[in-house]
Amino acid sequence: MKAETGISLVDLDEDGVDRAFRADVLKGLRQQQKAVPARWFYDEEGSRLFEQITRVAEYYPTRAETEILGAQGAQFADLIGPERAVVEFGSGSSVKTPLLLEAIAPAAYVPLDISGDFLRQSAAALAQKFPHLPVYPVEADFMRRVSLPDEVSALAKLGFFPGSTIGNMVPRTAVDLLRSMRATLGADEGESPMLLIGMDLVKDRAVLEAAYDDADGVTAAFNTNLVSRINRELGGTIDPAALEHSAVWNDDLARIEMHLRATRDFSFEVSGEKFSLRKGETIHTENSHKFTRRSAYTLLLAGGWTPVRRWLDEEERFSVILAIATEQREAP
Ligand code: AVJ
Repeated sequence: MKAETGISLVDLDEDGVDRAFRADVLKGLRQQQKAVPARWFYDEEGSRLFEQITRVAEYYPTRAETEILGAQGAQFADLIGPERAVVEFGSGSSVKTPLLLEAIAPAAYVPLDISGDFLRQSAAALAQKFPHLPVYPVEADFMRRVSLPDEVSALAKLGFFPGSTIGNMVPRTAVDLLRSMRATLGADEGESPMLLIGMDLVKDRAVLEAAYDDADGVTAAFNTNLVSRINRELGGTIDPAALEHSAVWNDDLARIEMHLRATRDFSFEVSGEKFSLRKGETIHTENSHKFTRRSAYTLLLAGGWTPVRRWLDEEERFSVILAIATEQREAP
């Protein structure tokens, strides 16, 4: 495994405050509908709470996707073939990634993540499990085109994007990401890249709302942890007790929305700037889009990927889709 020594992508000011975090929070709180991007959930405590979410009874996506990855290995091997470089968008999960790598016998593994710490941890764990597989972690923001290590330039690529993380993005951002992935994986050079992507399915409202509002309150704690992070890192004075967790299915936009709702009128400061919420007003903290077969395919096609095959878990709650970079052509 090659140790990456590049400087951190996190840009801190003279007080050690993450500039991008502060800018996103202040901009989001100044809006009529207050909102904070979901990517800021994942500090150390947030990552730990998300791990815990994946184990609560109501949160089915992780179990359903893991079931698919475990069951369909032979078909993955068939359709993808060996000797590709697997490029994972995100640090990789200790359970899902090995299932894929075992199934297809790749020539290299390249995890991409903006957090060098998560990246090095998970890359090291993986290198232990697969001692003969070259691992080349890259610290990068994969929302943009990323240059891959020279060591994998001659290999065909398979992008891997599990978890239905694509569902956190509104469609235009999701399309931008799919197009960036195409560029990162070298869609216009050599053998066409493929993409294996997890996309959660539209289903009964009650099942979806329970998955994002579990009885043990783990998801509520995950949502509220954002407030603790703002208070700690940005000198916030938000009273966490004045906000309650809410998870609601938006049927027009086919997404679960998570909000923090004010239980009374109150004012607070963040980085010295004053804000207020009236009772019932919310801070919108996350979208989790759900897909049908057609909506998933339309999104992939809009991003330059042609669906090849789709798999579901036994209970048909979650989909994993294999796609191939669409060839550029002029006529229909
Ligand atoms: C990690 C983005 C896939 O949207 O289901 C879980 C995050 N939020 N419970 C999701 C999440 C609340 C999760 N993703």
